[in-house]
Amino acid sequence: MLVVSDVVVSDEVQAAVADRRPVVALESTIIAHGLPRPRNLQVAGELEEAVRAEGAVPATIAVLDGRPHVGLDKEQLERVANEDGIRKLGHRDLALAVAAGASGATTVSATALLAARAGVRVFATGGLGGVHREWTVTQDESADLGLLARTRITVVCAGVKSILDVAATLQRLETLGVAVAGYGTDRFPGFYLTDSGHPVDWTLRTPGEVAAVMRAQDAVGGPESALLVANPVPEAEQLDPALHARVLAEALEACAEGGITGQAVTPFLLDQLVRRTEGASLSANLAAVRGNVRLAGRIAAAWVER
Ligand code: PSU
Ligand code: MN
Repeated sequence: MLVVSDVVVSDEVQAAVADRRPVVALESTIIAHGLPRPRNLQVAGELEEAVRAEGAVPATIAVLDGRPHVGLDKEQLERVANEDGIRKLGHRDLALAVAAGASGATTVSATALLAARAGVRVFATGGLGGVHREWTVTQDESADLGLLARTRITVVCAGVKSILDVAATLQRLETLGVAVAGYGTDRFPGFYLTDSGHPVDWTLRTPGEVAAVMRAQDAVGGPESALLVANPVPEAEQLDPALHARVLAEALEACAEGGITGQAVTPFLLDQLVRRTEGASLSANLAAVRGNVRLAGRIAAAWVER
C-alpha cells in the first residue's frame, strides 16, 4: 500500500484560517541551519511570540517523519532546533522527504509552497535566497526565486542575503515577474544592512497598502506569483557596513577554499559571518527577522480585514 501523507495543519492554524483570523507562516531552515544552537530554539519561540503579540497565529513549517507540518507545537519546534541530521528541504525535496519518511527544515521555497497549500497568505523570513556571486561558474541561484514566481504569497523579508549578488538577484526577480516593494523606503534593504545600495521601484508605507496590493494581485490575475515586501533592518541595529564588507570578503574566500557547494553554501557563509563578527551579524540578523515578523503580523491583520 502506498501511504500518501497529507499536509498536517495544526488545529490552531486550521481554525484561524477557517475563521479568517490573521496567520503568519514562518520558515524553519533559519532555525535548524541558519542560527547556532542553543540560541536557535530560543529565537524560534521568540518569533512565534512576536507574531502573537501582533494578534496573529504563528505557523512554523517543517517536515517531521515524512509529514509536512504547518504549525508546530513546542516539542516539534524542539526537534527542528536540536535534532541531529535534520535536513534542509527546498521545494524540490518535499516529495523525496515525504516518501522517505525523513525530517527536515523548510527553506523559503518549501515553506511558501506549504503555506499557500494551507491557505496562509503572509510569510515572514530573514533574507531570501537568490543569485550567488560567481553564478557564471556555479549556476547557484536559490530555488526560492523560481518558486516565488509561481506561488501567491506575500513574503516579508529584509531583502536577500548580502552574501549574494544582490543586483543579479533583483534582475532575476524582475525577469521572473515577482513583485517587489520597499516598506517605508525606496532602497532595497541589504539583510544585515539597512540599504543594499540598490533602489526599488515601488514603496508601500502601511499594512493596509500592502493588503491592497495583495487584493489587486488577485483581481488583476495572471501568473500566481508572490509579493515581496522588503523591510529594512533599522539603521541603529544594522551590522557596521565596513565590518560587513571586510568579513564577507573573508567568508567568501573561506567558502571557495573549503570547496563548499550546493545547499551547504548559505549555512556556511552565515556561520562564517557570525564567527568573524563575534556575533554582531547574528544580532543584526535577528533584528531583521524580528522586524519582519512583526510587520507580517500587521499585514496579515490588514489582509483578513474586509
Ligand atoms: N534567511 C536567514 N537565514 C537562513 C535563510 C534565510 O536569515 O538560513 C535560509 C532560507 O530558508 C532560504 C535559504 O530559503 O536560506 C536559501 O538557501 P539556498 O541559498 O541554499 O537556496
Ligand atoms: Mn543554492
